[in-house]
Order: sequence, then structure tokens, then C-alpha cells
Amino acid sequence: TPDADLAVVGAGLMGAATAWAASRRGLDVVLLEQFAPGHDRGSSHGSARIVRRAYADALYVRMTGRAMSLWRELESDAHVSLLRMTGGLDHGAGRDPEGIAAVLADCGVPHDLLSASEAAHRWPGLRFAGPVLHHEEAGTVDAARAVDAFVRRAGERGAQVRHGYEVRRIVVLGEEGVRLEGADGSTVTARRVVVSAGAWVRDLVGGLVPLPELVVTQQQVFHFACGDEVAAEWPVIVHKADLSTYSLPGGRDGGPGDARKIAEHDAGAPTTARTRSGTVDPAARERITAYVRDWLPGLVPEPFNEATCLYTSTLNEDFLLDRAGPVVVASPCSGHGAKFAPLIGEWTTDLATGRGPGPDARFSLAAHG
Ligand code: PYC
Repeated sequence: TPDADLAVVGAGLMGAATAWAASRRGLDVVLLEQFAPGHDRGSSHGSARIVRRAYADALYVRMTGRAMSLWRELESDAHVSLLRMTGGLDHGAGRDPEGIAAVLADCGVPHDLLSASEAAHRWPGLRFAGPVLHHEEAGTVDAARAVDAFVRRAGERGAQVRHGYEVRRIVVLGEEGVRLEGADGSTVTARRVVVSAGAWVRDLVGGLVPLPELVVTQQQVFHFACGDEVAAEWPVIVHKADLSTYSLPGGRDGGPGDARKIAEHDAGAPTTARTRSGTVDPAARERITAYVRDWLPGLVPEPFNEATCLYTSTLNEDFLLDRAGPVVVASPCSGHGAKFAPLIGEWTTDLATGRGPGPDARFSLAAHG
């Protein structure tokens, strides 16, 4: 008999959420992570990620609703506070606030459209040009604490959690499941495996699953101190004009929230998990500093901290969630998956067990061609 019903490779947000969902359904789970808890080598470190309902796509809007309820379930299950609701703003012609408003209206998500001057009056220290979409059901989730909460509650339900365990190879054993071969020479067997390894996904399953083209990029984030306490209360913001940016309350990763984390969404440099530099490009720092002076003049205009992280993206930024034999591929989340983590955990468990609604067909291997 296998060592576990389900092995999960990678204990970032998606793997941790899978271990939580699967252990809540009574599965015998082993969660394997190559690095130490809280490591900063992947995509799930730091305190702040955006949660929001605003998408120009009804599928994602509906998913945000289910994810939001599941975040609340995790908070109550783990007795921790993870969400900080600030409201959200979307603006800039490239973001199409009116188009998103129409989708939110169809999906029954409360929102309002403000003129640039109404928004500037309501949030002093921010600048706007053109209509601004505001919705209340947005804010941040503390990613690092969320991973801890998922893993702790999975462990308390019997999941084996092994940090510092590097899976070198996954061998499919047909109907019997999989054998995972560790760098230390040991093996783990399981009926199914969920591979939620972010930027390491191709190394692990490239030979087993027909993966579509995936691009790993090193993203660069900057922290700016709030010039006054009003800025600490600003909503999360997604802005697409000359640059495509997001900004949210959040201090130096893990630190207090009296600062803003600001970054470009689409300016990451292609890299790999093993060769990334881990250092910020000075040109990116200059672009964001100029952007802050222009659009967020209420902040102290020089970053006091900076960091890098990885995105692993599909070409159209739809998630990749599917199963080939006993192997479930969880995500690449294309830089916008954090807010959906507990829902993705449900879906990967559905895929592994063959029970439950599972993800939309848009996230299948076939849909990604
Ligand atoms: O999806 O809101 C988002 C997001 C923010 C930063 C990266 N993705």
C-alpha cells in the first residue's frame, strides 16, 4: 500500500491550501517542501497579496466570491486574522473601469464608478485621470500567515509535513499511483500527487504531462512609506496606463502595514527558478519611483525596501489546473492566483479524488493547447 493517499509537492500557497482541503476531506496527506518554512525563493513569501472581486471576466468574478468565503473559513478554522478589507480601485484606460463595472453588475458585486475628481477628493494623496471603479470587497491577505495557517491545520488533521525534502523525480506507477524520489535517496509513494511547485513545475512534470508554454519571470516589488496616516487607509489599487501597476498596504515583508507595496505586473524579466538573480533592476526602481511621484504623491517618494519574487505564467494568464493519470498540476497562477488559493486547494483535491466540481474547463491542459 502507498505511504499516503495524496502527496503534495511544494508548500507555497497552492500546495498548503491543497493539504488543508484534502486533510479536511479525510485524505491521508504528505506535504513535501524543498525549502524551510517561510522561505523567499518562490511566489508565496511576504505579508501582502491583493484580494479583489474586480475582473473583466465573469468566471473569475464568480471564483473570487467562492474564494472569499473559503478565506473566511480558514480564518475561523485556524483562529487567525488574514484578510484586511480596504476596498479596491481600478483605473486607467488599459484597465477599462467601465467594462469591469459592467461585469460586476452582471455578477451582483456592489461597486461604484467615480469621476477622477470625485476619487481624488475621496482619497487625497492619489491622482486619477478618467473614471475610477471602486468596490468594497477588496483588500489584502497575509500570504505568509495564510501558508502557516493552512499547513498547521492540515498537520493537526494528520497531514505529514516535511520541509527540507527535495523531490528530484516523480515516477508514475500506473494505476497504483506515483513514487517520489527524494534528493536524500528516500522515496515516498502515494495514490495521487499534486504538483504545486510554481517555477519548478517543468523540472518535475515536464516529462510526464504535456505542459503548455510557461514563462517564469522575476518580479520586483518596492515598499514606500506613507507620507501621512491617510495613505495607510487607501484601498488596494490596480492601474493600467503607461505602466501596469498594483499597489496595496503592506510594509517591509512581514512588517507593519504603514507603508505601500507597489510593483509592475507585466515587467518581469524571464528567468528560471534556479538561475534568477534575486536582485532588483535599477531601471525598474526608477520607473516605479517616477510612477509614485506622479500618481501617488501622498507617499514618501523613495522606496525604503525592495524585493523580488517569481511569477509562473501561461500565455493568456488563465490558470493551469488539470490531471494526467495520477499527476495533478496545480496552477501556474500567472501572477494573480494568490487570492484564489483556498479555492484552488479545493479544486486540486477534486481533481485528485475525482469527486467534486473541479476547475472550469478553461484551466485544462487541452484548453491551453
Ligand atoms: O491579482 O490583484 C492581483 C495581483 C496583485 C499583484 C499581483 N497580482
